[in-house]
Amino acid sequence: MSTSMESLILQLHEISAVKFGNFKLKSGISSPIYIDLRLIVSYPKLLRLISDTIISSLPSTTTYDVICGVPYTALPIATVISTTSDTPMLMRRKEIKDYGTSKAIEGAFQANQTCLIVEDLVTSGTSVLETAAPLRAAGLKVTDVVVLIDREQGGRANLEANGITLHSMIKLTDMVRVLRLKGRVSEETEAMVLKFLDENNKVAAVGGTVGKNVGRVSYGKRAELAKNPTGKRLFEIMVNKESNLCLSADVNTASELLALAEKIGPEICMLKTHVDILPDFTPDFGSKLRAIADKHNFLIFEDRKFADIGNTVTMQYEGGIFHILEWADIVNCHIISGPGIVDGLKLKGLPCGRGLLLLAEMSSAGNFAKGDYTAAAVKIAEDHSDFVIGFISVNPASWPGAPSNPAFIHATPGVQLVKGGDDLGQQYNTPISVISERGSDIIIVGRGIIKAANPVDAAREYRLQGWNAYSVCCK
Ligand code: 5BU
Repeated sequence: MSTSMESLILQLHEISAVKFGNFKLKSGISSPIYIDLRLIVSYPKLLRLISDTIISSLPSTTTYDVICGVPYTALPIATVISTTSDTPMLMRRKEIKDYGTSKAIEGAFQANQTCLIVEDLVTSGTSVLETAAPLRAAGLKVTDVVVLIDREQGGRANLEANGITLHSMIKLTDMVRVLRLKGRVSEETEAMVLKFLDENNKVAAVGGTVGKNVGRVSYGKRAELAKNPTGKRLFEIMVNKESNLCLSADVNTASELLALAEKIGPEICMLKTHVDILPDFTPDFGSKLRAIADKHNFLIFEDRKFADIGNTVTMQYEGGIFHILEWADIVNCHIISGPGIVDGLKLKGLPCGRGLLLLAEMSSAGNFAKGDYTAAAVKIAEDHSDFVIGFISVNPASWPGAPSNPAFIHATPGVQLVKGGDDLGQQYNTPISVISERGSDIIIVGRGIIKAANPVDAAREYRLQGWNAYSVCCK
């Protein structure tokens, strides 16, 4: 290691950006080392040194047009790099409050430009991936990230799996070795840190949820456990298409919906409709959508949210103008009216091989689907596992007894590449957090795709994010 790098490590230790002791990390595990690089803003010379060195550690073959720091700690580093090297910078918003008007990426850029991500510290790589996603969805190429410190806990592999090469200036093991050689820490401390890294280097899943969600039962195995034919098919399609993405096709007309289904069909395992919002609905809508679904191999989910007594829902399911039973593989219902609603829907749906999702949770702020209500949904599902294929869930990892029966599938709405919400109560989480941290199986995405500049590219990005998050959990 060069003497300038050694001096940088010593300076970081001097300002207490690196501490030794017993620290509880965000993921819940105890670590003998803690690194807090937020402090560097108080030491301008050091900030400058870091920013200069970090860029010179990149191979000369790495080229880029713009840079983007991962919020928040890396923002000052990216700013200094930008001003000293005269490279334009972009900023990624961490939260979007009003999706209609604010952008996920701030700054001027052109699609197809290459963006280098700058980060202070990489553990599992989650924050980098959550920054790469909206950049990619905006049309930028993201192939490299440069980082001050690599904690060596799985980040490199997780990023590689997502097509991003990690360039680190300092590896945590080297840092500790230098501090020991210079008499700043004891041999015991060094040994403790090395042991900790060795024990934790393979279990850091994307999402930072160490241990808890790795080793999940694969979709393929769960296809064998599902009792309902539609539930089984859904798992099989997911495996075949490497997609756990459901498009919520909330567009203004039936013809727009059919055009969208044709375009996005290859990326999705399921397409969700609200048939009662289509002013140009005609009786052949169902057969037209079915033909597209068969061509691109996805299931149709009518998000009808039945809520009445058993007898009424049999009529609503089969009759009216929409004849939902004829064309929708899957429908969903509230359980507010008790298990009779499931009996009613099952009476019509099961002979046709259809499946049902129970609303166990909802994504909107202040909703009442939680606690005993969610538990009641699980009980009803178990009692009707021939027809119920799973749940609309928001955070199934938090349910008592989680992970739940692997025969049931969890589908989660309220998903965008950036956390936030709309001004009518919708709340968004990212694909990685929904699949890895919250233990769900399917991401349901509406406006994140429909309102994107290029919906096909956005859908692909959501599919890759959702699928990679799943793949890592299955290891
Ligand atoms: P969005 O554009 O990604 O916010 O669309 C979400 C879709 O999922 C929309 O069709 C809602 O009706 C649907 N949804 C939801 O957002 N939250 C819920 O709890 C349930 C359905 Br159930």
